[in-house]
Amino acid sequence: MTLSIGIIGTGAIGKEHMRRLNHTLKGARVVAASDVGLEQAQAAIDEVGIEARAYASGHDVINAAEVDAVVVTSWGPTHEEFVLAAIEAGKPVFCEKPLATTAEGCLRIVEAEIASGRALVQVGFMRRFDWAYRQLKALLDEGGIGQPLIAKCAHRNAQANFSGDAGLIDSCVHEFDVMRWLLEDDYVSAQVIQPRVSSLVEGDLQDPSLIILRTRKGMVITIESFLNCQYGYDIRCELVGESGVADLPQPASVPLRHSARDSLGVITHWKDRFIDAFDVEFQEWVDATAKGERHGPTAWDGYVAAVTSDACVKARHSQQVEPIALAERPAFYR
Ligand code: NAD
Ligand code: ISE
Repeated sequence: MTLSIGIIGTGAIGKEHMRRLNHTLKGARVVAASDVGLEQAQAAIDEVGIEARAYASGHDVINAAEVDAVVVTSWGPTHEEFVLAAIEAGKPVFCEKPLATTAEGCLRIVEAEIASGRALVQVGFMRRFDWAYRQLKALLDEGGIGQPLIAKCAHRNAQANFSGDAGLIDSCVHEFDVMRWLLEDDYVSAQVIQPRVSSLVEGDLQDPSLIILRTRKGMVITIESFLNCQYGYDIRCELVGESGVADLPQPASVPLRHSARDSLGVITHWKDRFIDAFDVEFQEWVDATAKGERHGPTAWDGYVAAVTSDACVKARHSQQVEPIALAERPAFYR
C-alpha cells in the first residue's frame, strides 16, 4: 500500500520532507500541498519535481479525498488549528515541532485525540530516531555507566536569526524531548542562567544561555543553548553515571593533518546533522501509519515539551528556580 500524504506548509523543512517522502523513502507519496497561497504551494511542487495538487488552504488538504495522512510543516502558530482539523477528519497527522505554541494548545490537542479514540498524532522530535542518540540510549539501558547522575548538553547553531525567548521555545525543545526519552524521567524544575551576551548577537536575544533542569529521579541536566556560536552546528550530550561517563557519538568526518594542524570537520546546519534521523523518523511513521499503529513522540510529549519551555521562559525572566508542573498523564498515553 502507498500512503497518500497531504503537506501543509511548503517552506524550508516542508520541501525537505516532500523530497524525502517522494524520492528517498518507500511506501508514501505526497499528493497534495498548501501554503499561504496556491502559487507558493505550486512553486514548491515544481521545485521538488513531484506530481501533486496545490490547494489554497490547509483545511482543503486535510479534507481532500485523495489524502490518507497529513504532514504539518507550516509556521508554529498555525500547527494547533491544522492538527485539530486532522483529528476531526479522522486522519493521522505528523506535526513538526512545536505541536502548539502554548501548553494549553497542546492540551486541547491531547483532549481531542483522546475523544477521537484513535492515536492519530506524532510530533516531529526527530532526535529519538538519530543513530547517535539511539546508541547512547542502548548503552544506558544495558547499564553501561550505571545509574545516570548528571547530563551535560550543548545545542549550538552557527547562526540563528532569533529574538526574545525563541531559543528556549524553538531550539532547546529538542533537548527537552530527547532527554526525557533517553533517561525515562520527567522534569520537576527549571532555572536559566545568563552569562554576558555575545557581542556577535544582534537585537534583544540573550545568547548564550545555560538551562538547569532537575528530574523526578534526582538527575541534574545542564543545557548550553548557543544560537550564534559561529563555528558550526554542534550537538553534545555527556552522561555522567555511577560507574562511567558516556558521550553522544559525533558524525564521522575525514581526519585531516595539514599546515601543522590535526583537525576534523564540523557540520554547519541541522539539516545535515539530522538528515538520517529525519529519514528514519518518516519511514517509521509511514510504516506504522500504513498499519494503523501508533509510533514515536505523541501529543503528550508535545505537551510536556511546551510546559518545559514555558517554565524556562518564566525562569529566565524571574531569575528563580521555577517548578515544572504537569497535568496528570492520561491512561491513553501510558
Ligand atoms: P519556513 O518559514 O521556511 O516555512 C514555513 C512555511 O509555512 C512558509 O512557506 C509559510 O508561507 C507557510 N505557512 C504559514 N502559514 C501557513 C498557513 N496558514 N497554511 C499553510 N502554510 C503556511 O519555516 P521552516 O523552517 O520550514 O519551519 C516550519 C516548521 O518546522 C516550524 O514549526 C519549525 O519549528 C519546524 N522545524 C523543525 C525542525 C526540526 O529540526 N525538527 C527544523 C526546522 C524547522
Ligand atoms: C530549528 O527549527 C530546529 O529545529 C533545529 O533542530 C534547531 O537546532 C534550530 O535551533 C531550530 O531553529
